[in-house]
Amino acid sequence: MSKKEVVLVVAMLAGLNFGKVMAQTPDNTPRSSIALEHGSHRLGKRTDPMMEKWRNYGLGQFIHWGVYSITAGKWEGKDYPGASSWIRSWSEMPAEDYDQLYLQFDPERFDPQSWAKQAKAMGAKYMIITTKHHDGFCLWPSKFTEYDIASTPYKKDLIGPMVEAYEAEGIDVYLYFSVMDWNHPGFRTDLKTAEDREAYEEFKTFTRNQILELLERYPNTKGLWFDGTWDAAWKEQADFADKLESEMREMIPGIIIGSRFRPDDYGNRHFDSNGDLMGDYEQGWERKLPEGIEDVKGNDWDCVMTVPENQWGYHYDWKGHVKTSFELVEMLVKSVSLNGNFVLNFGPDRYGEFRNEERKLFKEIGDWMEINQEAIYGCGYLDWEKQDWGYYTKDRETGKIYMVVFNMPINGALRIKTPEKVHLDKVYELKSPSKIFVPEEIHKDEYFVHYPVDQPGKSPIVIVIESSKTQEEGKTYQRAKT
Ligand code: LM5
Repeated sequence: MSKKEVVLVVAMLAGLNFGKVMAQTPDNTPRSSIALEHGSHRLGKRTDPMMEKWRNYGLGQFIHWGVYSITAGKWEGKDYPGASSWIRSWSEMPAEDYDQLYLQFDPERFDPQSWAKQAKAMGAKYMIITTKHHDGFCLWPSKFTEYDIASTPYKKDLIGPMVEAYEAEGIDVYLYFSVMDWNHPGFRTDLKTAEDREAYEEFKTFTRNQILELLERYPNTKGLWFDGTWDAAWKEQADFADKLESEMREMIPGIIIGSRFRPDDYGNRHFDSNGDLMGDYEQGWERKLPEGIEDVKGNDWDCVMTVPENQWGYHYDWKGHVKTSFELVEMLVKSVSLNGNFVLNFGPDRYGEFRNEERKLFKEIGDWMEINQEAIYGCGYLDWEKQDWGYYTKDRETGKIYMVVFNMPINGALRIKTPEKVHLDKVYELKSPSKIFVPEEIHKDEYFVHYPVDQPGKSPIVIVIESSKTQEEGKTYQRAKT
């Protein structure tokens, strides 16, 4: 390249950067970015105690409950093909009929203490409850609408007793809130006319009032899980949503709000126009999991998962594949191994009871957690080469490594490939620590742990590795011999 060409290229690059400002990335390498008033307000993870606690939950419980548990996926004998909580949007069901269902809502068998005990027995460290779903029905008595629990035959608040009961079991409570509200007259998906804009202003005021009302009523709320923020109308509300999020953060210091709440100046959601995460964690993993660590881009995240394919609220008949506890535990472990939380959804029926399939899962997941919880709580990613037998997790505090084995090889030989200069000090089964394994070194940094296949453990089994880093390779060899 001639000098002239070099000058030209440099000038072109400078030109490309025109109008951009320099920002700092978490690792302090400079990067260019476009100026945003309502973009990400923080680069990198939050490191305060409330967020540390969130990061270490591992397992959460989601509950979808509302008047859709009455229709339960069926209207006048016809099955609605979608998620039961979306039935109001179905052409076969008149919205006027749906909007009368609350007059029958009387969950007389609602027992928040037993709900909380079940969640605790499963091993959930936090729970997220639908205070208001897309239909607009409020499970708390709201000052700002009549379409709430106070107007039902049941009358009493449902959220307060849940917060109290779960807190009493040591489970943190998070509030789900759908911004999209099919019941509010001012709600719009698009703002096409001046009339739309006027109506939407009313809706924004109402939304703000309700969110602040919730935080005022339930000051122990640890965070908010927003939903229904995908419409064009909301995507124009960067300024309003940013201010409202600040208000929430002022009301409850340390409150945790995911990436689904506010759009940026250009209407981008989750990640702003520079690709930086907005909010405290990525809230985009709904009914799907990241494949590998690259997919989570160094951010905190949660995965919310249904037991059947796509049912959140109660449905009278789960169709299609219903996940087993084995599959769900695998999803939980995979989430933790990729630095995320796994939140499993439950949909109680109109009376406030959990279906048998769900009760079975509380028990089966709980039984597994009772023995193996150490591999979940406080654990995250380990950068060792992934093996086909399952997933590694690593305790962020103790540094202990867990091999969670979902595919036990027929000969019981579990391969481990360590980074250089890592020594396997002690390897044993979590449920019986006296069962010590002596890894067979088959190549440099490559081992087999031989699991006794004639004494099968109840799968998925967990093997603990206590390891240390050695200074020189010679030392590794020396220590391996002893
Ligand atoms: C699906 C996949 C990624 C983002 C959003 C969606 C659509 N989500 C929903 O309709 C609502 N979210 C669930 C937690 C549930 O409340 C469902 O109604």
